[in-house]
Amino acid sequence: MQRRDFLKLSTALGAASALPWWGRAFAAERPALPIPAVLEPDESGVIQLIAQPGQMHWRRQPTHSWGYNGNLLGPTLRARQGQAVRICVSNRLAETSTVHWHGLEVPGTADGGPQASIPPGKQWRAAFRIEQPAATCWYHPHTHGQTGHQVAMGLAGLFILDDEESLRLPLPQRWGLDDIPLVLQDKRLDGQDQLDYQLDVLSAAVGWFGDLMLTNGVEYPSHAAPRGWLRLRLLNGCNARSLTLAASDGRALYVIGSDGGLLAEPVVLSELALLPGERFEVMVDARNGKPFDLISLPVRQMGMTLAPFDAALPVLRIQPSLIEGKGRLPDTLARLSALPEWQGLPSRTLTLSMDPELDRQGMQALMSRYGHAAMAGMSMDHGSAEAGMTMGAMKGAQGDAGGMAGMDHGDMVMPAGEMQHGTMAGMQGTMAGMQGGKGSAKPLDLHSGNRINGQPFAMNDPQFAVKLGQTERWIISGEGDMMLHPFHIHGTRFRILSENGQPVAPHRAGWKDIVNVEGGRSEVLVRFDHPAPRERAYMAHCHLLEHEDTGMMVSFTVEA
Ligand SMILES: [Cu+2]
Repeated sequence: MQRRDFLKLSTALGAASALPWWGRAFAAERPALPIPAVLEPDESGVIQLIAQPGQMHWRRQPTHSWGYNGNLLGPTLRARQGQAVRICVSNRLAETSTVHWHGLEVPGTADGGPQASIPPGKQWRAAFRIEQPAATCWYHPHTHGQTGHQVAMGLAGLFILDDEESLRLPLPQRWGLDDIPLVLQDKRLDGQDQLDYQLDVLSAAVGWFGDLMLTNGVEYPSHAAPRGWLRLRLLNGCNARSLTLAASDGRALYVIGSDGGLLAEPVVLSELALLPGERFEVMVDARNGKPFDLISLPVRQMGMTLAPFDAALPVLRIQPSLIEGKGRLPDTLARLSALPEWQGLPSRTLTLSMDPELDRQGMQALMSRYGHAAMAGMSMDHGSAEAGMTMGAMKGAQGDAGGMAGMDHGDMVMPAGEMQHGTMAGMQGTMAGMQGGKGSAKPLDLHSGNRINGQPFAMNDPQFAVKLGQTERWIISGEGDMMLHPFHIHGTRFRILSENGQPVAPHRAGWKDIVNVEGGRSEVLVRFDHPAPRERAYMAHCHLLEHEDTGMMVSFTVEA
């Protein structure tokens, strides 16, 4: 062995032993991180997207999945500021779908909301010009009542925007090498290894969640990266799960961009929370050549606390190679305009709420299926003050336990890791019978169980009209319930004034299209520069997809 090779090898071994336990166990056998290809327009200048069925191999048996132009997820679309984009979406699925360009400032007619349905076998053409600056956006279905299912099946992709200034920055720009797209999603499979999706009282209340964590469609992949600065383009593509990411060795995360574009300057964090639908661009320093993991920290969100998310969970191994890195972290990134004087601006209040009966039944179902471990500190035990204070409906659940009365809570608690899907299926059957029985105080219409300003979503009934080009202050209130509501507004990028009554964190103070609403009032400054007519109104909704699908969405027009 040459001395040089020996040095390389011993360095590699030294680094390997510094890995956490999972790294030592799996370092050699992790699959490579799949990189979604950038899809170029065809010879006529049109980007061709095809929603189609596919197949994945996550467990023993093949899993039926959906993807754009492939088995799962979709290619990356990429366009520059000033560019005219034409996209043709073909639907080869057996059900109607739509495609929404999440984060793009395009007219309502091109936005791909729930009205822009594409029946099976049909096509939809969208044409628009990119006017906004560089950002990491995405695309996904927006079929009302079906969005959660269609995203769970695999339909989602990145839509990256560039501008002259962003391309001039010394940031890493080698796609899939040091400019790394990361779509993070959790999924749940049934006993036949098929996607186990239901829109039921449980998912309508807390969202659909799973126990299989995927990064670009693969469980804990590994990426051979240059030894240098790395740019991670993170998308939380989960239906309902909020993620908090960190580096396994505690190295810094330098946030350089949020949903709607680059920040003014990097913000250094040790951990970064991403709500469903949110994107952040993060730089990490891999110049020391040591491998590390991107990990998901244990979560506290209702329903999301079950294994494997109850502990640090690796989502990506970064294995620096001997290739020298290019690019670096600049001190300044983009010009971020100062907030306008907003005291006198028109304001609107959107109040998010859940039918107390849905809340009650959802909590019962969560407790019954998964036990205390899923309750995120909430408890249905008698005498729990916490439950009464935080979940209005929990009081009701305790007061008239009805169908729960005969159940021994002690028996329902089981380590999540030991749960078998077969057992769960049986329990679900039992619960379904109970929910239809004496437990219900009044009939619950699941599909209108979530509301904005007291109304469930009505497709053909825009709730208000915004004046084109007028900056408004929107107050989005989740007061009265403790659920997480990542609130998204179409057709715009906004600036957050406050989140849940707190000053906005520096890395969330740039351009955003999702704001956190969790038990408090959040305020954003919003402006629409494109029209949205009545028949193609914009949407504003909770991006916890099962809340959206069961009514927590409002439509509005933008008019000159
Ligand atoms: Cu919500």
